[in-house]
Amino acid sequence: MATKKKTDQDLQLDKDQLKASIVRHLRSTLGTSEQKASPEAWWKATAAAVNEQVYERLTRTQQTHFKKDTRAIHYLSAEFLMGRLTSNNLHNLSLYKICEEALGELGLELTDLCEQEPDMALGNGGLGRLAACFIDSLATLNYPAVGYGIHYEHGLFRQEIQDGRQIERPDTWREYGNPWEICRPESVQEIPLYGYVETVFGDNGGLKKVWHAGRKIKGVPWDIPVVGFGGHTVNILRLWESRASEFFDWDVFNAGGYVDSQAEKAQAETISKVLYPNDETDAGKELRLIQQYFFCACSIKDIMRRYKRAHGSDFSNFAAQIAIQLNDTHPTVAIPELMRVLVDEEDLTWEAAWAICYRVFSYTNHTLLPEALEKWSVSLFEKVLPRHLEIIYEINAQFLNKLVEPKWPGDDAIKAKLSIIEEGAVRKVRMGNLCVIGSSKVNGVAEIHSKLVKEDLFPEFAALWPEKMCNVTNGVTPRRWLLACNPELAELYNEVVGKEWPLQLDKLRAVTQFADDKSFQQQFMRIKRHNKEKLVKVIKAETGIDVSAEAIFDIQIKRLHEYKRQQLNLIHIMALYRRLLANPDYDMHPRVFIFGSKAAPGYKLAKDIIYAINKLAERVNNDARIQGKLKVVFMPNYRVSLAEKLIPAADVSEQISTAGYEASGTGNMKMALNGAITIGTLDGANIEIAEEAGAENCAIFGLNVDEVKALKARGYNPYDFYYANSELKAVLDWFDTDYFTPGRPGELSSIKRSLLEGGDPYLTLADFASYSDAHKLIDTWYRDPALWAKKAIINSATMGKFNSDRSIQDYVERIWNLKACDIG
Ligand code: F55
Repeated sequence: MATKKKTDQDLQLDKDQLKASIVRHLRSTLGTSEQKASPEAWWKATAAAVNEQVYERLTRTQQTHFKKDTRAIHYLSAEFLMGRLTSNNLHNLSLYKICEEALGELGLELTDLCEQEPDMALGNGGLGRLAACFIDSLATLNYPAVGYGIHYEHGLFRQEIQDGRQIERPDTWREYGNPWEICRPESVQEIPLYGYVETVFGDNGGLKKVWHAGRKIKGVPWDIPVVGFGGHTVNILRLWESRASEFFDWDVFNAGGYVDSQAEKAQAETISKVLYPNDETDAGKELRLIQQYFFCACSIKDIMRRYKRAHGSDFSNFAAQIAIQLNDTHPTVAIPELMRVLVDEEDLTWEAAWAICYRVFSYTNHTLLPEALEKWSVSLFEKVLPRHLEIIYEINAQFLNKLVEPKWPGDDAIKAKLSIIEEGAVRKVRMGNLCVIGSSKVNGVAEIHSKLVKEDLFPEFAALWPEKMCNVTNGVTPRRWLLACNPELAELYNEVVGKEWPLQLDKLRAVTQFADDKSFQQQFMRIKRHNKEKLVKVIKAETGIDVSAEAIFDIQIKRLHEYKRQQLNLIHIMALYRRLLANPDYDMHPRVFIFGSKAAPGYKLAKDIIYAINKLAERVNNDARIQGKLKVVFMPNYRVSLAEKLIPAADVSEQISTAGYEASGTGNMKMALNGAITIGTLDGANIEIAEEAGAENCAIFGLNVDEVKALKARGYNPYDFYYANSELKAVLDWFDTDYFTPGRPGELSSIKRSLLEGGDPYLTLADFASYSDAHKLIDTWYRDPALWAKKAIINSATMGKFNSDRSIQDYVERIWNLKACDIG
């Protein structure tokens, strides 16, 4: 007998049912009792109770998608920076309040239990967090979607600060198990590596390529259910873990090679062992290429298996059913892999396979930094993926002969530039070019960035395919980045504009009508104040530093990179400190500068900047002469769960990259949404934020993109600014003294050197004066509470555009052509 499908209504739990379920799981799943359970056990029991709901809805979603045979998006990303899932899943299932009450009756605080959860830090920064926001929005909007990535055993390193310096420690997010993941042994894949290619006669008499792998690796899928807001759709994030393939082990083992087989096993497991901690540059390491191929090949096999279950070997519907998004170039090898499967394994002709392939793929670019554009040496490619290199050569030959030559006859310079292969002392495969050639759409992540992708990065490709290049401005999920992290502001908005805003963030615009309203301003600022007071406690607990919630909380949280210019913030704080030392009555509202940032372990200057911030903090925070007007805090181990505490407490949002370098930024959106005022350059999404909020509600400073280009073209000389500005000169000269590192002069000199002898590639000195002026403006605004409240309210209320649901809707309309699927 067919069981009747359960509706959302049937599934909804009440408080007593949830409470009973938690207690039942505490006993029967966790094997403990109310009397002796640890907070961790209570957290896991709560997750298990929530999972009863999640799994029902997951099964229902999968059955519906299968029955309706829907077109789906497959989001391939080497990184998913998910953070914690408990509060998010409770909110999205409308169970948060109920759970709070249920646990309350058991004598527990839900917020305390949530603190038990380790962050799922399977990403470096913006790119990985964007992927996490996007899969939330896809599920929320009921789009059939699968996220594919790597099940890293160790995510981004845990940062400790010892004597001011960053120390990297392994992240152990699943040491004691993770209740949100499900292993799926039934969907294990096996993927080849190394070896050689043989040409043989195929069944039809034609030539055929056979790749004889040197090794095989097993890919074990772990599924993380992705619960959409409202709980209708539950999609999956499928992360691949590498294991030694049995096929391989046993041969060696039986030949008496127990030790060798263990070494092979360890090697195979190395592939998904650890996330590379570089957020902009790629080390060009063999293991990294293998990681990329490993997860792409497993994902393509998985996509194939599901397609063939519905359509057999008829590939005429493949491009209509399957869309694959490449999150930056990291999954590019999926393109030649799909070609290999279609041509070598499914026996399609090259032309038929290519016609499918480029229609399936689209590529998102996240950076213009030349050093960040991935290139792999041809010899490495040949060793690890010999068949793929052949396929890449063929794609390249066809592209150059059929498209480039007719458009630019005889122009070898253009051919050299557009070729997938870079000729030189070391021949290289350019993954960016392969992506553009193998995709139907290429998008940047903010208006200005997409314009630069088209005009500066890929101008010839844009001339060849003007329709291919497009923009999708980034967004963030308002469920995590307002509803869950700022419950008091969320409640205020519920009262004022109703409860639809988490789905339709544009609704917040109605709040602008209260921007001048004294009583609303007071409520708004009281919430900000309360969030700041909560952060004061966190700062004290994490760093021992006392700060006052009276002060302006000025926050810069992002990966450490010269182009993001934490050094600009640093030298400005030093300038303020000098002003205060010179004149203790220097007129400024007390300010707390808060940093959160990890440096790539091999990025020496970035680590020196962290050290300098910490040394400055020690000096400033303990200097009685400045009467507490200035405090500097470096929060160790910046991560998603810490961002959720910092962002609601921010008064000022530092978005100060050199114009033209930050593709978009997403922290800028989160902070403005929570009522912070941006001090920022006209870079990335800052431009669109200022458009939405009104330029008068942001402190915009510095050179714009054209001015940066013009200054660089003229020949930028940082010494011009050093000698022209005595304050700037004094601050830079301070780095050579032992003022911040008593007895150890010169410890901070590398920063000064990079800004002078190093040529200051990111124009820090050129923007210093303008940045300092913008800070003075911020100070004046803050001292007028009504003016500040008005600006803060307008910022928060006008961020509707930056809902990741809107980004996803743009992808759907401009790139993916998907239909929402009603789950019933
Ligand atoms: C990670 C690994 C490598 Cl090898 C290269 C880059 C990265 C990475 O994390 N990049 C990244 O985070 N880029 C950022 O993407 C965001 C989302 O689009 C943008 O907002 C941000 O501007 C950009 O820097």
